[in-house]
Amino acid sequence: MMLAFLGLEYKRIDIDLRRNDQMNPDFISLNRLHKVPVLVDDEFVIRDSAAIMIYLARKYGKPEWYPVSPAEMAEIQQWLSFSVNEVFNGLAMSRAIVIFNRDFDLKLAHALTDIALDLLEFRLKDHDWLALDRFTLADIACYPYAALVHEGGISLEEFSSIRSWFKRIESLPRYAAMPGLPYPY
Ligand SMILES: N[C@@H](CCC(=O)N[C@@H](CS)C(=O)NCC(=O)O)C(=O)O
Repeated sequence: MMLAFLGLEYKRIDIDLRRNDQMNPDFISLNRLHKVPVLVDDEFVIRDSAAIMIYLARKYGKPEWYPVSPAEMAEIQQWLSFSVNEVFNGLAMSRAIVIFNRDFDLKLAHALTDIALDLLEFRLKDHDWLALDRFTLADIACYPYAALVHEGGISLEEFSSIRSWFKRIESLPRYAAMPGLPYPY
């Protein structure tokens, strides 16, 4: 999604987690933690979606999506941390348990989902974007797992501000759909 937003040409190599492709030695040589995504840019190899997005934004023409002023960077960073804590362990895990049969505590995933949705709705009730009142990496980091949450059987019926935020993101130039996205209203 980030590569598409930047209008960059890239080659995508799918790693099928259901077949454990991430355990192949070729993939392990790129990321010993055997997790997607991994970016290879010439000789440079980097794992972790937040690190990849920061690299791409700052290298390929969107430094304002991750600015370096201390307060602005910190404001975005708090959402990147939220995306790997409450969003990943709540929204993403609630879905992974259902569709990938992941062995994870569903009660804990649902409790974290409630916390994540509450914060997103609270912020988006009177702001268009998660950080800085403009589109930044904070939005790209949180959007996909939030907009896929219905696949884990969670309804966003009550969360109209979150659903409006999805629409704003999905209307941006070069927005790229992924399997399950855009959000089915
Ligand atoms: N915070 C990391 C999470 C990476 C992650 O956990 N990826 C999962 C899929 S969403 C994965 O590849 N799991 C395979 C495995 O752990 O073997 C990121 O955003 O890059």
